[in-house]
Amino acid sequence: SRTHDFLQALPKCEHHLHIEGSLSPTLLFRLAATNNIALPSPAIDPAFASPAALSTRYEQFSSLDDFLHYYFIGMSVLLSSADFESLAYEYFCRAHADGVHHAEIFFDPQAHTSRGVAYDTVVKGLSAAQERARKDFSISSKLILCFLRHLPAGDAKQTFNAAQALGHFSDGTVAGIGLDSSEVGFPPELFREVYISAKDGGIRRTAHAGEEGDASYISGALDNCHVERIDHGIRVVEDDVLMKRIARNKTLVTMCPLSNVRLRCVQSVSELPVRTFLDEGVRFSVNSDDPAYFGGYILDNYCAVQEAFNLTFKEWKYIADGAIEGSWCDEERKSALL
Ligand code: ES4
Ligand code: ZN
Repeated sequence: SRTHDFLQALPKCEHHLHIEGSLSPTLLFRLAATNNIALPSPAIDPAFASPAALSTRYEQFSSLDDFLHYYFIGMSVLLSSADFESLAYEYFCRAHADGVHHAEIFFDPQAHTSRGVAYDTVVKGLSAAQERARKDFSISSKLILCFLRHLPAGDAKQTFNAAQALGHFSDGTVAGIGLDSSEVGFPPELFREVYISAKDGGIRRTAHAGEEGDASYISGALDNCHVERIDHGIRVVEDDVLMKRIARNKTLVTMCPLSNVRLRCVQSVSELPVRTFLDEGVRFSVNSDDPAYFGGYILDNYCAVQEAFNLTFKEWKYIADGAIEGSWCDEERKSALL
């Protein structure tokens, strides 16, 4: 349709994409076989009977934690730099087809180092894919190192120090830090120290907040961790003063519509605060989060928002411009994207 074509052609930026969440059930089973990784026995969890069975299970997540259980098992098949490179390059191919010009990609180093895969192995593979995406598709991209919030803050600090020791923040290999995994019970203030170190080092900062957690997780991330962006952030509508502050400061909120439906944060896309954000001047982008788990890549998410809200071309242009303005690329690249 005309609108689908318009949304496809609209130059898009993706800011909320976990690269480990782009691992499809097919690739998961193939890598498990090649790398000799034992998946859970289908006798214990029938979801692991086949890629098709796993896909079906992904349609029935009951919560963020139910999803994370599968997410961490899934990524256990990734071992070599080549595995990470092919995973990320496959994402870039799909992103290019969907009209993405700039991507800022989360990765979870602790989920790999904890099972014996070196931080540098992960980053080498991802960086190689970024370089190929730049050459083949003119896609610019950044890496955002995420800390797992269900693990102690000391582990996050160690991970931060390892990346810094390699010079990855100063040489641009990693653009910034994020915070993900189970939200409720793991408030952002636990990670205040590592975020202050990042701020002092001129390193960009974001955090998942207000996905399952209430609005206090969002104010906690702003006040204690000095984040420049809020990932998900849909529960900001529960605190009008906070919402007006986020609008005034042009803090980018990275919304993930299909993720929010699949993880039962909302019952349908129409419940998301898209209209409220447009009316209140909250800048936000539309993203896929974990596309292989949530039934859609970025264009599917744009189309789902269009189905639910029937936005005008002008409103879409406003959203896309906000996404460019909230990106962590230099001003020269921003001008080229606008
Ligand atoms: C995630 Cl949807 C979501 N929320 C929190 N942490 C995550 N890691 C990967 N996807
Ligand atoms: Zn996420």
